[in-house]
Amino acid sequence: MKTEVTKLLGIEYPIIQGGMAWVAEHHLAAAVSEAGGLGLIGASAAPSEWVREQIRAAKELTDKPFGVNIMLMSPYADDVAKVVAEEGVKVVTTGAGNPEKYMEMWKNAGIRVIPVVASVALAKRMERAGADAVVAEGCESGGHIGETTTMALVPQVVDAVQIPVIAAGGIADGRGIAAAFMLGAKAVQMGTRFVATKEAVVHENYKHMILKAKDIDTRVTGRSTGHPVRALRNDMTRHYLELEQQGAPFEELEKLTLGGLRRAVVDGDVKTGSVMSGQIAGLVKEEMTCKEVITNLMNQTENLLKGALDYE
Ligand code: TUI
Repeated sequence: MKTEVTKLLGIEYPIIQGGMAWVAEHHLAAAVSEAGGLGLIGASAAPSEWVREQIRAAKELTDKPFGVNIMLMSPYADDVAKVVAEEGVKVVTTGAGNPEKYMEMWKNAGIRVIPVVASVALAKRMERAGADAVVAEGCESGGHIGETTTMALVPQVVDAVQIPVIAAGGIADGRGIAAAFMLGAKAVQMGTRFVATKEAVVHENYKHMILKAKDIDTRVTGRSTGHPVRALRNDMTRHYLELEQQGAPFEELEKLTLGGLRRAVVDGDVKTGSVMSGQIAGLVKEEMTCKEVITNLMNQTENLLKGALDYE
């Protein structure tokens, strides 16, 4: 299935895997790229040497293009920004900030730059700064989110910029992908769907919690601190939201999430850890390989777009 984005990135299918902190390491990224999508290594808050090793390890597993997601709140963002240029990474996506200051270096290195945005204003600014495309990420997503839903955000971003728009947030099957195309997107980015895959090196407890989640099971913590984060509800979110309602100070709240994602992903502590997930977890019922996920998604999408308006 060819779109402006598959051509831009040299991939087979218009599916990008989210650059999820702790989850998106080289095994997952390589598996998604091997299956014809674009896999991403999530640099999260890791030191740049870890990112360099991950890039080299992914290259051992696939000859196809893959990318790196740079979380701009990371203390190591400046170093990681240089490493991706040095290592000849094909695609960079960014999150949780404005990547303008790195843009010239990346463009000079021949990198395709795709900032993740949660507003029309940042999308326009990124286009002016030379971005090749943007991911418009709605607040159905897991992790750090903006204010606006995918349904409302994507068409507004599509109208505001000339570069291709990739939709993210609340998409996990062919219906979501077909809907994103109807909103004007040229590809989708999916995170939660790829957490529950065989190749994702994620503790079984985390995968199990996503597979068992229902529609109403996510919560957003940190709205008062200016860092809203969506995760599956557990003891941590309950305690956090109680404290937040009592007006607890920023430092006390941060203590609750600090290291919480690592504890959930690596140690399987899904009670006091941060089980970041999108609202679409309720639709994800089965662990599959990345190849099975992508094949199913593309079959469903093609059938829907052919006018067979029945799902499957
Ligand atoms: O970045 C994400 N999702 C993330 S990052 C992350 S790591 C983390 N861990 C613990 C606490 C907090 C973060 C987990 N999930 N998605 C992309 C995204 N970017 N969503 C929203 C934004 C965003 C928000 C405001 C981008 C830019 C922005 O303003 C920038 C500006 O300067 O205007």
